[in-house]
Amino acid sequence: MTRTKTLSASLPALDHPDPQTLASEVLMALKYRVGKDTTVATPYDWLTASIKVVRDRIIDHWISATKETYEQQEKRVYYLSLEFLIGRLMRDAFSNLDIMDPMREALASLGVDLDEIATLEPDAALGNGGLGRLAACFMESMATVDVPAHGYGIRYANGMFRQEIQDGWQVELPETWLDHGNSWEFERRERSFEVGFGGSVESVTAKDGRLERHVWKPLEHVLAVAYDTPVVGWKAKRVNTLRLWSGMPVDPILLDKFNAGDHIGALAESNKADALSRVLYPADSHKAGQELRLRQEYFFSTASLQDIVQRHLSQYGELASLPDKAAIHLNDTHPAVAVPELMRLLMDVHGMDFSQAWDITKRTFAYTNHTLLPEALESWPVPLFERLLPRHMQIVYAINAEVLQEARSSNRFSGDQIAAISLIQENGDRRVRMGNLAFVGSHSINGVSALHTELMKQTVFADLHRLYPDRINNKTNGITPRRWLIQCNPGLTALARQAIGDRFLDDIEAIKELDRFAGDAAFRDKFAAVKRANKTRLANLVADRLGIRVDPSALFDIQIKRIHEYKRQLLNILEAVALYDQIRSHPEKDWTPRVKFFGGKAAPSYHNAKLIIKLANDVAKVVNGDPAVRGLLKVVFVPNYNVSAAEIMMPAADLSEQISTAGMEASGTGNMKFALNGALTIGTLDGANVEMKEHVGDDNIFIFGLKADEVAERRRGDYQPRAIIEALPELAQAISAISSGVFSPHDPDRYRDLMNGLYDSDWFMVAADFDAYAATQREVDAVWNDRADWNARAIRNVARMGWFSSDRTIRQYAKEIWNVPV
Ligand code: GL9
Repeated sequence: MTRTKTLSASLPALDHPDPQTLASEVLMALKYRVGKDTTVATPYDWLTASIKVVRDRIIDHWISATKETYEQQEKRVYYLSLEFLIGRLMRDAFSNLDIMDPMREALASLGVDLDEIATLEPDAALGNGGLGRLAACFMESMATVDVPAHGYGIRYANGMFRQEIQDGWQVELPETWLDHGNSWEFERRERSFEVGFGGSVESVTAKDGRLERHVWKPLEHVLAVAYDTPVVGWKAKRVNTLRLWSGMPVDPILLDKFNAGDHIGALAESNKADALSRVLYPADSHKAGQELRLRQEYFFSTASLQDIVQRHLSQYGELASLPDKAAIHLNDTHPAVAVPELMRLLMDVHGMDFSQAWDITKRTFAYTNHTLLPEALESWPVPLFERLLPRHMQIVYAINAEVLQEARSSNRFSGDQIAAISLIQENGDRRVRMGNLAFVGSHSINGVSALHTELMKQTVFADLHRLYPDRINNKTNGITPRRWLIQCNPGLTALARQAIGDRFLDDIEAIKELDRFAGDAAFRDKFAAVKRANKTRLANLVADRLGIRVDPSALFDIQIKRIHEYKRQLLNILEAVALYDQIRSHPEKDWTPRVKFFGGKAAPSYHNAKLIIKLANDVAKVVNGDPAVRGLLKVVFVPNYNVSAAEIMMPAADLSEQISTAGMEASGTGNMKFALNGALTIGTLDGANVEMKEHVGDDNIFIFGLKADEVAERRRGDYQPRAIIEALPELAQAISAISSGVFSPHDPDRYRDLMNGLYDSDWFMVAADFDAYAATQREVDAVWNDRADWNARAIRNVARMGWFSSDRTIRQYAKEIWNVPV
């Protein structure tokens, strides 16, 4: 049963320091923590001092929250994720502690500009995209809704690569976010655990001759060292911990080798350990599959589990109660090896038998699936898995035997269905299926939008769902309104506070009170002025950094997200090319001025995605340079899209592009950020767009295109993109222009294969949806030209997006999966 939370009396109240107090704290930090005085302090030094000041204030809350959780014997949530896409933390911390204004004043009194030093803080980009950003939003929401939680991940020395655009092509450069140190984290050398790889498994028979224990004797050993970052929620109600592991050698230098002259061999261990936490795999929903990746997965899973087990044992003295006091969440399959690892710890180290260990494991773990794309479903070759983790391989086989026995004895499954349930894929090379492993080892498996959860039941997990029908459930994603409204859009926040008061700051669903202002002309004007200011800021940035001039009064149409064929940036570019052609052919028409912004990174190994980036840049060059267009259409590719860029672009959008092939985007979260900041969405009925439509209402969103079942049907039938293209002159013309080198005159064949792909197979149904998309864009133009109507719809979007807060999502996880009070 879920208890209701009583307000924690022992937590310190939020104090409201005046600027003078903060200024003297900054000066103290500058002197005693940074070791500088004001005459020699660099902007970085001021940044460090400011972070130390806010971190000190957070620590008081952190220590009391940790203590309280311990004393009250509260259940803890452990969120295991290979990615945390955090971004910058300082502004968020100021905002959540409610010291933004006094801090700004304090710094100003010292001659320091808060905004200027804030931009020096590096983005902690320990994630690829939506999945990692969701983990970061969840951490903030768990602190806000007062769930005792630890995030566990890897402290990558190199996070997401920095993207440069050179001659239109993506170039990947290492991002060294730790160059100036990390003022937020605490290194915990004392909190380190041994991690083994390889070796062999020995069986030991106990004295009574019966009980057999397995002992894994790894060949390699490294240490995982903890680095802790406090995560502060709204008004510092609770501060949780993000614990990231870094690899360290057991023996940093092998002196005997060194002394024998083998200087490289002496450091081999050190290099191996270092490699584990060196780089984030930038592969996103795309094949990774290298051995180092499996090593990373095991490295952080075992370190986290050893930590969790040790904490539980030291508090409760036994492990049978683990499921009552710990909920371990697997963010995608990346930590799925934690399932056999917990089994190993319970059986081999703590002496439980299989069935007790299995019961505890299933009651402790829950798993979220984030994608249905077959290429993104992890599986590892059995020989590799066996070589790196021989004991885990045995345990996987034992679990598999148990599960298959359950399936067979129910007499409800055919041979093919049993094969689909198996943890081992038998056709082709034998592989361990991490999705199936995570599924059978968890009591809850959730999807991230209503549609995605339904499709999970019908497709990837159909047979497992039949075997365990109570496990799959839906938890539609959300975003934290602190970062994605209050912090990134102070103009809109101030306007909303004037109109409806402050209640929405504590409870974002109260923002629905803005709804009635959609009909208020004076309010609409103020709303438009805020949007205009946000657009001007983006326009200035684009002018400064890229030398492209865009008019803030044009419609800002933005598609920012990873570059992937299923997200269909290509559909958007084709429509831009078709529009370009129309503007040139019909200069007399009153075209609606539009700027199409693109931003996003491509996996370095993903050829077509990189080509799409080049195409966007090639099209931009031609269109922006063509005087016949008279600035009516501009195309801008914004390099190095990341969290900080999103914070500027989301508030500046009029139109949000969410145009994935239906059935392929599990949820999306950018879609939510745009709408909360007053953009209208043009989108397909995919992922969470479906639920956004229900919340904002049909009139306040532009929906077009095939639905998920129609896409599936066409793929089963004979879909003929060539016939469709030939019947649509605008599309045919755009494709042929691109294909024949109009945008790549020096390399006319550059896009031939990409365009031929549309004619020949078009898996992502670009041709099938083009006409509906283009027609809907003209509808967008029409509504835009009635600005009062547009603004009313935009205001309704803001007012009706409260439900998409990650606070709501986390409350649902807490009640329905973790069984912790909220
Ligand atoms: C993703 C889905 O593709 C998104 O639709 C979803 O919103 C997020 C969060 O649930 O998860 N799954 C996935 O592998 N990625 C997602 O964004 N990819 C990246 O994070 C790069």
